[in-house]
Parts: sequence; C-alpha cells; structure tokens
Amino acid sequence: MGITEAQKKQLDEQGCIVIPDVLSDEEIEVYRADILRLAEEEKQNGLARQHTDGYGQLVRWLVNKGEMYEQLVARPKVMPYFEHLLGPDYTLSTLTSNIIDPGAPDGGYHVDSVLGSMPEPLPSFPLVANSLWLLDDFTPENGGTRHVPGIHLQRIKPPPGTTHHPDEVRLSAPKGSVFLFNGAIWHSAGANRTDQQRIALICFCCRSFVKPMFDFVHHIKPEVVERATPTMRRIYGFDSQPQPPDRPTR
Ligand SMILES: O=C(O)CCC(=O)C(=O)O
Repeated sequence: MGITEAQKKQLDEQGCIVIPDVLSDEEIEVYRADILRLAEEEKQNGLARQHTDGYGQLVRWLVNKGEMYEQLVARPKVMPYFEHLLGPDYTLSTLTSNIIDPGAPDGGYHVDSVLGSMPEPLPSFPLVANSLWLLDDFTPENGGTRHVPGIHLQRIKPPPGTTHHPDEVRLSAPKGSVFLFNGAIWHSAGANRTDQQRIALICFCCRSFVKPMFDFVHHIKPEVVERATPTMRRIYGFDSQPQPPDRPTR
C-alpha cells in the first residue's frame, strides 16, 4: 500500500486520480443502504439538505452517524494520497454523502472551500483535497463528476455561473473506487440521465492550518471522541487547535 511516483506525478500534473478497489461489494451495499435510510429520515424530519433544484441531497455529519463512517476516514489505502497533497498532518473538513437523482441537471463548476473565497492567483500548492467514494458505477450518463484536469495549475476560479469548460471530463469509474482530487480542480456533479440514483460518500480534507468547514472538535459525539485513535484525533483537528490552551493576559 502506498502511492507510487507515477501517481504523485499524476496528482501534481492532472490534479486528480482514481484509486481502484477501495470498498468491497459488501461495504458498498451497507453504506448505500444506510445513506438512503438517513436521506429519507432527514426528509421526514425536515432536515434534508437538498440542492440542484431538489434533484440532489447531501447527508452531512457522517462521523456522528455510525462507527462504520469513522473507519472510512483513516483507510490506509487512501491516506497516502491525502498526505501527498496536504502533508502528513492534514485534517478532515467534512464527511458527507451526495445523492444525485434521476433528472438532475449538470451542477455548477466550483473549487472547494476555502479556495472559493480566496483571491486569484490561488496558492501554488494544494490547500484542500476532496475524495468521492463511489457507491455506484459512475458514468457520463448517471452524474459522473465533471472536472477539468490540470486546471489547478492556472490558479484561477470558475467565474460564477460557469457550467461548461471545453476540456471537461465526466468521470467514468467503477463502484468501490475513490476519485481523489486537488480542491482547486474545477468540478461539479454531472447530469443524471438514467433512472437510478448515483451516490458517493465524500471525504473532504484540508491542510492543518486551514479552517475546516465542520467544527468536529466541538461537535463530534463524546463516544466518537472516546473511540478515536491518536491518528483519528489528529484527523478531527484536535492537534491543530491553537496551542497550548492559554488565557488572555493583561
Ligand atoms: O458528487 C459529486 O459528483 C461532486 C461533489 C462536489 O462537487 C463536492 O464535493 O464539492
């Protein structure tokens, strides 16, 4: 297990890579059923985070929604890719799932938080990296993630409302694989022209000095903190809080 020199080069130059065979068929089945259950529950409770005109739904805060999601984040097969992009002390920014329903149109191009609120030119090195853990085969027809390989090297953001790029690629990759990318790659979910939902788990990470989107340190459940290994504590951001805890002096 690890990352080869060729894979590092691909991440540096293309900004994205498919890591095959990360999840087993059994795991895919369990995760997929649970995400659909949670999505339905959140709709019933009025807590659903829908997007793309109601054709997409995010299920958020997965670290608090079952031990099986905790195990996901520290997979030895995937960590070396994050380490290459973000350094050995990277932290989690969000852990969610994105469901794209039949009929969904193309989403809008974006770069990931915090890059969207930074001025251009964007930093010359990766600040954030995203990973989609495919619970379905992704195809250009069913919402396979659209992305523009190599565009991170231009250090620019998509102008608001950008929906297409001449060099865009629609992701084709088998379920169980992980599509991992520099958050400076322009990307968005694609249109789903099939009659089946397309689902991915999304593990989004950042450098340790970047403010994560979710405040795990203050909002993960006590039992999750209790179970956390030193590596998991670091990933949740406990090690990158202002150190040491101090009081203001006069
Ligand atoms: O679900 C997808 O295909 C894309 C997700 C995405 O755009 C994101 O996580 O920023």
